[in-house]
Amino acid sequence: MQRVIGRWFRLTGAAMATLAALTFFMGSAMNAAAAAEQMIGAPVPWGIGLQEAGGVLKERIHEFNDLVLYIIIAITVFVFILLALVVVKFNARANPVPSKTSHHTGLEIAWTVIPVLILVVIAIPSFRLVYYEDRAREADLTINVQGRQWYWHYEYPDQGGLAFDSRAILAEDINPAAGQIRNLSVDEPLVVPVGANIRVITTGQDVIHSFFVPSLGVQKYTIPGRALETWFRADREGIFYGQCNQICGTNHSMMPIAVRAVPAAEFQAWVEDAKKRLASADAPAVAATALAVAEAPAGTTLQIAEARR
Ligand SMILES: [Cu+2]
Repeated sequence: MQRVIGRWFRLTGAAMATLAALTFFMGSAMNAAAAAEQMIGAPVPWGIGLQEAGGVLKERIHEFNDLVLYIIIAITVFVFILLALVVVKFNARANPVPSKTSHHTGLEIAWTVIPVLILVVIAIPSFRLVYYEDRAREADLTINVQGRQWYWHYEYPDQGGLAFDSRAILAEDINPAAGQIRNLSVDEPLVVPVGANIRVITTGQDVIHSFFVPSLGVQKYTIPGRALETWFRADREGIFYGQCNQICGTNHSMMPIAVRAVPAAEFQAWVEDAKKRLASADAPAVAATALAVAEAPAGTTLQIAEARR
């Protein structure tokens, strides 16, 4: 039932979004239809509710969101009924001589115990979800994600240390005909095989950033001098957009994230191509920085990063 209601809400949101898109954005709606089999994980005009799920983490988030939504609706209806009763049955005209009762032991126990039980019902799946998102149990692939002012640096240690930077495409260079989206498209997306469990290790080079891709249900701070772990899995082919969502300075809005999920064979081909194309002059510098950080006393990460520039 709760799933049905949650789905109904999402479908209503999707229907409204589609209607709005058809009405106001005929051109872009037609582009989206052309690439219908590829999922686009991005915000939609007039969208309400959570973004569509591109992977298992987001599906779990939807389920939890639906549960909480169902509870919220029940509580809201209950409180509304109580208020309506008070207004109708106990107003000065209908009830001129009010009761002086001020304590009711049974009622007081009930309004303490029932909310506690509701919180337990929310807490159990909530903690389960937090631990599920925490780390990949069986990772197929590890990717190092580093937040930098103001772009992303990605490394594939399992693919021979392939490393490259990913930068926003400026608004004036955006090509909507090629499916590019202002403030979300990047020059080099993070490419992953569809269906693979991706272990993500995050670090920050300068300040705290945050790796956030809503449609894949992944979000993790990138903190200088600290390595954090999370994971995600794209269960559908497509491109999933996100943004740094930790205010990190002047160009915070200019560090979008694009994750492209492709079949395994296509991923291998991309790795081979990227190794040649992106043979990065930056990679040795990163290794040198890592060495310097390892040898430096704690708390000096920022100065080392500064010195490198
Ligand atoms: Cu940032």
